[in-house]
Formats: sequence, structure tokens, C-alpha cells
Amino acid sequence: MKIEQDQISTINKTSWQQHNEAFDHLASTIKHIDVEDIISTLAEFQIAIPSWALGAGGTRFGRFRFGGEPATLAQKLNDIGVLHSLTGSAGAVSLHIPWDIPEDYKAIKEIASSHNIEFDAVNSNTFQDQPDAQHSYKFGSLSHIHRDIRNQAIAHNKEVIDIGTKLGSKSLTIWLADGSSFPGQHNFQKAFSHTRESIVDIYNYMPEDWKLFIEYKPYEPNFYSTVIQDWGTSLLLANACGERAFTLVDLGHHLPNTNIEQIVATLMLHGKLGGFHFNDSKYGDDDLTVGAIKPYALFLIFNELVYGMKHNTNNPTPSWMIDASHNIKDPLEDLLQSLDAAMIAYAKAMLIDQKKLSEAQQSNDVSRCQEILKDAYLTDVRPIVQQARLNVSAALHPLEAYRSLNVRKQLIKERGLKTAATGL
Ligand code: LRH
Ligand code: MN
Repeated sequence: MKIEQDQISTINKTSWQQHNEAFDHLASTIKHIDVEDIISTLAEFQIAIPSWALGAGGTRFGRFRFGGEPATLAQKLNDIGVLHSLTGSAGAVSLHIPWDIPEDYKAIKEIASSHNIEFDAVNSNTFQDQPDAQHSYKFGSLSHIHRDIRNQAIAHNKEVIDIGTKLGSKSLTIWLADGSSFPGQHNFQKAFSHTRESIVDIYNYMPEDWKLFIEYKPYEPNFYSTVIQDWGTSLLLANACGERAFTLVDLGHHLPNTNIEQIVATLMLHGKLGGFHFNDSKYGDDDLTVGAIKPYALFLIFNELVYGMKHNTNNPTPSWMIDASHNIKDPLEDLLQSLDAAMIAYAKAMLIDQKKLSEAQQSNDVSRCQEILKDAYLTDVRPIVQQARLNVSAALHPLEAYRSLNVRKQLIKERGLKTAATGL
């Protein structure tokens, strides 16, 4: 399934007039910033698609297959190609190993480049036991009390780096399920020290131009303690490694009401914000559609990113990735909505009059500060996001285009109803 350029321009024609009127009107109301700057920044904003979220996700209570799911890495790349054709902002994939070990590297790289898709961070997996594994990760991996299990997990991470190197990836993401579910089960200090020693070993194995992203999470699958539980622990480990190690912020990995935008600001100030796993949640690590539950919080996070990318030149451009799980929606529709929500939040944040905001903060004019954010947040920026897509020959309305092209029906025709994608 490949979407041709002329199919998209034919569909765009149906709403082109209406889009132009909306865009011209909006652009005429924006005086304090050049809308073309926002549009060019959005065009560069490429969000990596998780290879593990192209099929139906599930929970311990069940999984409802979706029909036409990609059964191979090649099919996954083709599905990301569909997302990239429709949005122009899905130009990268984040692989999870061993769920997506390429059989034919040359072929996989050719398929990816045929869709203009790059290989973003590769993810290791020491939270599941592999059939041929000598040791189990039941009681941990890089933090395990026994060195031979730690060595097995370290070796796996080095193998993931080798796989990523062959694909052209330049970064490794480590997320550890390691932790305990009952008081007394873990010696916290030993678990941390073992983890630090293991991660430093992996870091020193990475090629010179690679980055390491250390992802934190407060709980699940362990329910009393998690070794890398929060941003502070991740930062300590990144500092123990060196300047090419960073903290990765998964939006769903925070206890209720955590001020994530403040974490983002603090990490950027210290040059240690490596990247994001965008999603949304109401309660726990729900992996829901980006912006579906707390769109204002996402806007505030992008406000800190816009400020940080201007003022914290010591922080590299973060790696943008989605990490979601689709239990009841078409995975591709969910990802189209997540891509759109991230673009909209970024565009609204770029509309904030940072100069006026800084003046109001300087004079502690609290109400004025709130009004400046509100003005940007309540601006319907969709015409700007649509113009950015139009400029890269993508669809004005990706979800509508996806449906009018009957993509899912076509995928089911090609793959059948029973195919199952590897992943969560
Ligand atoms: C852990 C996590 C991590 C991935 C996994 C698929 O909850 O967010 O990023 O390895 O999901
Ligand atoms: Mn994640």
C-alpha cells in the first residue's frame, strides 16, 4: 500500500479554497511573529513512529486484533510510509529489539529510504525473556543482584547498538522495568549501583557519534519500587555516563499532577533533555492519543521547549518520538491524530509572545502572564498546521484522506484479518 502524490493533491482540492480563506484570515491577525517561521519550523518537526505501535495494543485483560496489521518490519515501514505521505511529519521510525530485528538490512534500508524514513533511536528490551535466553529477567536486568544476569543484559544492549549502527541509527533508548513489588525485596543502593555500572559499560561501547537516552518510569510492571523511577534518577545515571547521555521524558511516566513542563525546563537548562515519548494519560501509563486528555499540559510543555530551544544552546535538539498503544482504535488513525496534536501544540506554543511574557514576568503581572498564554492557546492554529503540510505536499486533513482512500480496507485485502504485529 503506497499513497501517490496525485491522490493527495486530488483530495486536497476539495478543501483547498476553504483552507486558503481560513489561513489568510488567521495570518492577517498574527502581528507579533512571522507565520512563515512557524510553518518552516513545523516542516522540520519530524516525529519518530514506534515500530511497536502499528498493530492493536492490548492489556492483561485482552487484545482485539485490528485486521490488516503489519506482520513484518517491511510492512511496518510501509505503514509508516502511509503516515508520512499523509502528514509529512512521520519521517522516522524507532525500532524495538528483538521485536523488529531486520532479516535483510539492505532491503530494510531501501524500503525505509523509499518512504524518506530515517532510523531514530533503537530500543533495547530486558523486560521480557527470550526463548533461548540463558538467564531470566524476572528479578531485573541491568540492576540484577547477580552479575551474570547483568552481563546478559549488557550484552543485549551492545547487540542493539550493533543493529542500530547497521541501520544508520544514532541513539539507544534504555527503559528498565527493573524494580521490586514488595518492601524488603530490593536493596535500593545495590540496585542503583549495579544499574549505574551496567549503563556506563553500555555507554562506553557506543560509537562516538551516538547518544544514550535513559527513560524513567515510577511504576509498572513493578509496583513498589522502580530502579529508574524519576527524572532525577535518570539524570544521575546520565551524568555518571558522560556528555552524550540524556534523560528521555515519556509523558505517561509521571505520577498524577506532576509538573512535567517544569521537569522539561530543568533538564534543558542543564543540557540533559534527550527526547520525548509523546502520548497522553488520565491515570497511569495509559499510552493514549497525544493531546487527547491534557492538551493544555502538552501546550505548556511545548512552551518550555520553544523557550529552551532558543536559550539552552547546550541542549541538543530533542529526539521526538511517539509511544502509544492502541487498544480500541485503528493504530494508523490514532497515530495520525497524535502527529496532528503534537503539531498543533507546537504551533500554539510558537505563537506565545515570549517578549511580552518575559516583561509581564519581570513585573510579576500574573494575570497578564496568564492572558498571554491564553491568547496563544485559544488561537485555532489548524490552518497554519495545514499550510505546513500543504508545503510538503501532504494532506490538509490526513485522517479524512486516510478514510477516503480506504487504507485500512486495502491493508486487510492485502494482509487479511488475522495478521498480528509484534510489539506491546
Ligand atoms: C515503557 C515504555 C518504553 C518502551 C515500552 C514499549 O512503558 O514506555 O518506552 O520500551 O513502553
Ligand atoms: Mn516510552
